[in-house]
Amino acid sequence: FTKPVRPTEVVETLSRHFPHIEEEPIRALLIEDDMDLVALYRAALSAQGLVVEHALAPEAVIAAMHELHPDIVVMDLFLPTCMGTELAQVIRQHAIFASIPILFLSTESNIDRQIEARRFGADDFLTKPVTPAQLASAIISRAERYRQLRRLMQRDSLTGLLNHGTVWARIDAAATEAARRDAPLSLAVIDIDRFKLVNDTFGHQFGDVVLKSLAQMLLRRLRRSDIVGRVGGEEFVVVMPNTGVEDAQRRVDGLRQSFTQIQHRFEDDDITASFSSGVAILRPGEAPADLYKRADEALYAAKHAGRNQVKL
Ligand code: GH3
Ligand code: MG
Ligand code: MG
Ligand code: MG
Ligand code: MG
Repeated sequence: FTKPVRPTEVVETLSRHFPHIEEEPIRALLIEDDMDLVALYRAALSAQGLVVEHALAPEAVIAAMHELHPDIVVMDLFLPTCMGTELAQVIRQHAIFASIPILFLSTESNIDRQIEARRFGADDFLTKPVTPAQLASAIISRAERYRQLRRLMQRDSLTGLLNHGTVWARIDAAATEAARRDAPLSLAVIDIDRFKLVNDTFGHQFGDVVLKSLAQMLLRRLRRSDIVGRVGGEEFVVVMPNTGVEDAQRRVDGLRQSFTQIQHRFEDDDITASFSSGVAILRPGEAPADLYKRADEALYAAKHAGRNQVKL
């Protein structure tokens, strides 16, 4: 690090190097129309080290969900344009937010509404007035439990990268978001070269070491907004929002070079490995599966052309 270092920079870097430990601050999205309460809660929660964003209009809420990736949503039951429960249903229609905890704030007089709202997937209620301390402890316990579950469900246990199902849900969400914002979205498929030979020569355990060091390198080198997962045995996918296809190819080629420079220790020898990659950019109206297919075809061309290269 070059000082001065922002605390968030340290946390982000640590969590990249140690993806099994999630030390990032809890992120909460607050949906509330009483701006005095918003200011009160925001100040109190920030003081506890939480990251708090506020949104109110349904479109702004969905955009904030994609940008913040909150660990919990705290929502007023009565909003100016709709019921909080209606908005909760909209949020849950997105696969990646399907199980996020939603904590409702409502007044004592809404008890009947609370009962009704539970049927619509509301997780929890706090009855107003809610003190900032009550709110903070309710948020922290629920968000931490959600994070633990999410990690178990979403990560591949060998590498700590996102697993197949999660990557696909994220790609779908990223593609929708890219189309909405008319922003470029590039996808790379990465496949280790002659990995069967690596396993056959040095053993499966050594193969696992190679997989883990590739995963660590990807986590270290990619951006926070990138999506990186292990989609098959020795196949990885990297999705780069706001990245044009040439830019994406350059970045993946940088990763490729770094990977070839890693010395994997086997007994008294240092072994190197390489990967090939295919990159493609999302076309207007294209389904993510077709984007993936085109990147996979480019990967095939990279293999065919001699491996250890990145093709468009
Ligand atoms: P190519 O350059 O064409 O990709 O050749 P390859 O040998 O990498 O391709 P192939 O698909 O034939 O072999 C992939 C190998 O990856 C086969 C399998 O033994 C190995 N593999 C898959 N998952 C794992 C894993 O979790 N750990 C280890 N060590 N090996 C794995
Ligand atoms: Mg209200
Ligand atoms: Mg293969
Ligand atoms: Mg391979
Ligand atoms: Mg393969």
